Amino acid sequence: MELLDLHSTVDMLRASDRILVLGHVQPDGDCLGSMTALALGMKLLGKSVALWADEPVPAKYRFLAAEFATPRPDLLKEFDLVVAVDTSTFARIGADVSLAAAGLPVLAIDHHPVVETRFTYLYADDTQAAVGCMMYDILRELDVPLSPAIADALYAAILTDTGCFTYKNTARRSFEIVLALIDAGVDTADIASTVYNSAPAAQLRLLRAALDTLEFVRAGRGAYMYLSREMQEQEGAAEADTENFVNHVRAVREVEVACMVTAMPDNGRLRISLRSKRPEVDVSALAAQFGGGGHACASGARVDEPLKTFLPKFRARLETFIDELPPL
Ligand SMILES: [Mn+2]
Repeated sequence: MELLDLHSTVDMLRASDRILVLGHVQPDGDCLGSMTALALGMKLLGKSVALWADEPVPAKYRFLAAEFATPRPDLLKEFDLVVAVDTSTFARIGADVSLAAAGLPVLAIDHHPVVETRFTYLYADDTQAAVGCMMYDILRELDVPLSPAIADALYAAILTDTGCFTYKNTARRSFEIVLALIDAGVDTADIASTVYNSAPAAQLRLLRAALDTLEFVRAGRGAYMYLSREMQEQEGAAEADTENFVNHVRAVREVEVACMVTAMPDNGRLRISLRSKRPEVDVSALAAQFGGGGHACASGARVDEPLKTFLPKFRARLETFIDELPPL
């Protein structure tokens, strides 16, 4: 794997004519917004671009001005570069295609701590609040004009990955970029409302069901809740976005480690979402115990195990993790 910087990344994009853009499983606002901005930018440069996502785009992100197609491995030979956005973990690439077998170079653009070396090229910067910020720099460097659609996509990326500018990753630079995006025509209230005020009613019923399972451990320093497949079926909440439920747990004053275990409606695999309030409580270390990873304050893992047998094990690991935390 070759490590790239901004300039070598830009050179590579400039030299490629047929680009396939991929994201990660359970794509979030940063992933989809960054994919969209890159694709629109490359199109403005006259390149042919495809966006593949192997799961439906959540309703709240459907305002993004890009078309996400279902992966077609038989079409891989039509591309000369694959760009994977918002993950440095090969297994999290959001399209189930045999990229390595196709012999295509894969360039990852990411702001997570690097955990593996299976990509052909990696442009990583874990000081960046969002890949959206990196994409902004890339597009500027390529002299791509900030069209309103590109600006909207970048704003959605930065808004969501900074938790509406409340997370520790929010920096002076985040606001500088946002100012440029507003100058390019972003309606911040409109995008915030689309992303945060457009949930289906079933999502709130599902949150109620999840909150019913809330358990505190170690004097409330840790807390977790879960969602089973049955609960999701009962509420008819197929369209519900449960990604941010864990933030309700983190919002409790005493809680230092907030957790949510969700059985995926389609295959029953467990998604573990972990959050903390300060980088000293590095939940990526807890995620690593389950084969996952991420940022110090926001991490996750996937586990192939029944919810019933997993929960007691998870609780024990969480308790030990809290017992071993450095004092405040
Ligand atoms: Mn991100």
